[in-house]
Amino acid sequence: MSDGKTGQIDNVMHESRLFPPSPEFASKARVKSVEEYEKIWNEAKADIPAFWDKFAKEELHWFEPYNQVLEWNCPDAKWFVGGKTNVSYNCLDRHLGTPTADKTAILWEGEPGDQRTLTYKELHVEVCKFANVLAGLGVETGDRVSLYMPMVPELAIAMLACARIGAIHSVIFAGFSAESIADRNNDAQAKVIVTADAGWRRGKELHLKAIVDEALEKSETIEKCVVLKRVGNEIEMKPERDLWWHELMADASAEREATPLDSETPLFILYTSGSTGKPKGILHTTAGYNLYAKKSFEWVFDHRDDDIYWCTADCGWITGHSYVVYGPFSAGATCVMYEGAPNFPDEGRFWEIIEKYKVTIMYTAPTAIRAFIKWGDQWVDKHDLSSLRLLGTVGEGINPEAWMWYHKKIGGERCPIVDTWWQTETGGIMMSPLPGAIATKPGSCTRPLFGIVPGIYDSSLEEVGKNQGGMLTITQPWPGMLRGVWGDRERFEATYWSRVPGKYLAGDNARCDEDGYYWIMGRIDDVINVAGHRLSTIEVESALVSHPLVAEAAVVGRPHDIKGEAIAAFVTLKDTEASEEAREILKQHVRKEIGALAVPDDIRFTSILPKTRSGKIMRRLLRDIASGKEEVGDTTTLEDYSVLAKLRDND
Ligand code: 6R9
Repeated sequence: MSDGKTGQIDNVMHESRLFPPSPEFASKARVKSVEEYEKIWNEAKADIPAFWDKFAKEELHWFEPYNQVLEWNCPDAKWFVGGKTNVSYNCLDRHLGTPTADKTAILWEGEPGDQRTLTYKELHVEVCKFANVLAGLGVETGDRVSLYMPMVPELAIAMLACARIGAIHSVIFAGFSAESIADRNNDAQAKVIVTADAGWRRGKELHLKAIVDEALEKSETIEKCVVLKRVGNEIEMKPERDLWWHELMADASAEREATPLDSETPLFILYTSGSTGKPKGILHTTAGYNLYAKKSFEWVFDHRDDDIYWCTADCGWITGHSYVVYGPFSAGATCVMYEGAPNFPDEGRFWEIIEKYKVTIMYTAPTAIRAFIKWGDQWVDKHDLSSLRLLGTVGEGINPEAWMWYHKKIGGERCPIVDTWWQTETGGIMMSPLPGAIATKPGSCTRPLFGIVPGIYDSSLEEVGKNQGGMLTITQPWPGMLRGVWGDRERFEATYWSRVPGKYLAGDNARCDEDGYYWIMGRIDDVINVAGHRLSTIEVESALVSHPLVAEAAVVGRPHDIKGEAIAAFVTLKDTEASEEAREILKQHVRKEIGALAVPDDIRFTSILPKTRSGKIMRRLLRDIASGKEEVGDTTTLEDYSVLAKLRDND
């Protein structure tokens, strides 16, 4: 165990502490030393297809073998060309007839405290049944199914059932509004939506079915709505269209062979924010995604058969897809799944869950860690966390202070921390310490996984030197990479493949230090990261200006102690006076347009927005005002801004 080298830190630019894995951890790990990591990484880089070929052959089931590992016509990748497999088969059927069949797959706990466990065998039965239900509703390979559900086992069951018949799921996080659901249903042209009567969130009922009812008024392509009874609240069931999950399942056969699907069959679409107002449907396909989710899960979490693994993410995000469902189930892991809030009934809930289920691996977000710090150590101290052996974070960079707290307070200074950098688009973790091999530095996602070759470029497309910031790219294809933006070829090419031609542009700035460690330095675009959720400032602006009171709006991120970034909106009103009431109306409006997660923390009214000569909003200036670096009043005038703007030449 190491208590780290000494060194003061204020921010990640000056972080110099190094935490090597303990010899005990390393000796049992899959990858045991940095030398071993480097050897494998170099081998993989030398021949990327050959590297993935051996894992694909051994670790996925092939109904028909592939005849080519990779066909790469940038930006189009085809992995395992000509092969036929099925992700649901790899997650379930592959374990039947092995000791994993009777192993617990899901240890679920509802927010009110109800519990359920499902073994792999039992999960297989449920998935087969729901696959038959979907097929019975006319869902065929290639059809889109929207899932708008709480974190209950049925969400994972529905995802795997879609995969079993080759239907493409589109999970919509259960915090999004009716408008957002309708947009996604329409963009994907979804045929069926699966929801629940309600879900539990901080002791309150979240009325999902009512929200879906509203969304379906504007979703022309949806034919059927399957409703899970979770809470038991009163809901309306529209005859013909709405069907109860339990009634359909009662009649469904438990026999359903997994459909052999071409390797590149679409598996899911997941909508995420980019730099324009319209979220994009990121497309992932079958074999490559499956293999990448499995291998990255095993390497990063150093998964062992006796682990109890808990990823706290919701399946509405990519982390829930790759590291609640597809990665862990392919690997035969036992996964804790929790429905509700971390502070219900009190702030000790997560630690109670860890103690109760003897969780060995915990994977959560920096924003949650910062909230735990704020709530106080007393909630942690009540519980025995000695079962933990590995900790992970995802969603945004972790500030060294939060890293140290996680390391000391939760990890008891014995658990390595894997800070995992990746994106919806990458399908799986791209950079992270391998916990038995790579010494960690607080705030750095350290080094790339096997087969991942990053490159950092400046605006003139030169590769930058050590410790120089620039645009982060991935220079070689990898199996988990996105295959497109649903219905928008142009956006796929323009967003990811044009700025640095031939390389995948991540949208983050980064630097690589003298030890080959990567440090993520924030986005290059107008995407902000609020409590680990990706939002486009323009998306929030569009929502604001769609309200009749608003003439113009500009949205920026400002630092926030817990959420990382908070949303600050500058609004010019048409002819209404600025007031508390107007502020409330606009907040409600954004809630309705996008969802609670996009509601601005601050709304400032201004008579005019500061703009450059060419008419661009001076966002950098607004960011400084929002963060308190520049002081202006609540109702700001053109004169105030022009004085500030004159002091700047860099906006
Ligand atoms: C998995 C996920 C992706 C964006 C990404 C980056 C930020 C995620 C990070 C991180 C620093 C980490 N991000 N993990 N930044 N360190 N360990 O979060 O996907 O929702 O698509 O967000 O999140 O800015 O580009 P997604």
